[in-house]
Amino acid sequence: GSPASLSRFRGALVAAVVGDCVGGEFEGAEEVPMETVLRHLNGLENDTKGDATLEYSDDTAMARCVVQSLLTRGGFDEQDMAHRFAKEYSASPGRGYGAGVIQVLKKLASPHLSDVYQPAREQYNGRGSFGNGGAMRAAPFALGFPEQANVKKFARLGAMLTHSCSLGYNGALLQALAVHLSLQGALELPQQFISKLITEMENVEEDDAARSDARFLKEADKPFCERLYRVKDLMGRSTVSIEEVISELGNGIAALHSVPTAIFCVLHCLEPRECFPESYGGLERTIAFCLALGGDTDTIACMAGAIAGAHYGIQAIPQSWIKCCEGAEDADVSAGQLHMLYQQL
Ligand code: 8NA
Ligand code: MG
Ligand code: MG
Repeated sequence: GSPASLSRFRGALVAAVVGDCVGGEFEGAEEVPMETVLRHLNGLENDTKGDATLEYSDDTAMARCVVQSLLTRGGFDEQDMAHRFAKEYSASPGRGYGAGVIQVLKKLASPHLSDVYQPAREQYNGRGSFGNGGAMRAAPFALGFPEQANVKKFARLGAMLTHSCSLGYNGALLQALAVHLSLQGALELPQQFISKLITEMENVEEDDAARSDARFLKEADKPFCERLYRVKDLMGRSTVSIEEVISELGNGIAALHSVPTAIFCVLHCLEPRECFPESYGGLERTIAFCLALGGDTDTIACMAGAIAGAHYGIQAIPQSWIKCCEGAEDADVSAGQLHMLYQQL
């Protein structure tokens, strides 16, 4: 499709929900045999009920708040977004939220709160969360703002409502940037795509807070750049095992151990691979590969889904998968509304 087409917008939001819903099955599992993954996905195709039986988790619950806030306010409004996160959590607390973020969401519900960024800053002795909870809901920022500078700015601020550690909010910025570039068609040239992400993150991680957080956590000087260089190395190899992806990039709940992983999954699955059925297109390969990693599968598949969906468009997502996932139809409607907002800005 053409850059920023409606099909790409729908693909991004719907595949994110599908990744979350179908990925939930393997969340927290150790490395899953591809056979088991393919059986699970096959089961969706043969499911004739098709009545949204796979529930979405915190990833989609919070992304829906981001979408509704951007649409209602016609842009970023931190008070409104924080309020929606808190309300959503209190209405459905059982969606699988991270253990720490729950405290933030409870504090955000207070009507006396003057600074909505304060509860996030109080996490982990004032160091803030580095979890992937900011990144898992970052895709809508790429659909809400045409300008790259705004995508970066607002994805970061949106994440800071719960994640004040730079490794948390920079993961969100990177995820939103990957979706933004993919919407423009940048995955047609995978080498340039990864180089652009590295160049952008080199600047982002130049910052003092990023340097001090990385030092405190005993990470490389520019942790996301370092991981993206690993992605670039792995991309150049003809075969990459699941074990290598896990050991080089990670499959965990930290943004650093999941956002570069999601980006790699998309890049690795651009071409057909032996381990997948021949009938699979790129979107199906991407989701299947994410699930086979085990670990934080719902979130990695959700993030990779958004990037891949923005590349392949809505037609690439099997109807049978969409029908099984709670919230997928809503995401499709929201994508259309965001597309209109994007064109007005
Ligand atoms: P979060 O902010 O609570 O962070 C998640 C976890 O990361 C925390 O519970 C801590 O264990 C750890 N953590 C984060 N920052 C620090 C820090 N500065 N120092 C020490 N430990 C820290 O929640 P979130 O919104 O970032 O959520 C992250 C993931 O957890 C999401 O993928 C979500 O789906 C959820 N989750 C994951 C699993 C799983 O098995 N992978 C299970 C349930 C929930
Ligand atoms: Mg989740
Ligand atoms: Mg998760």
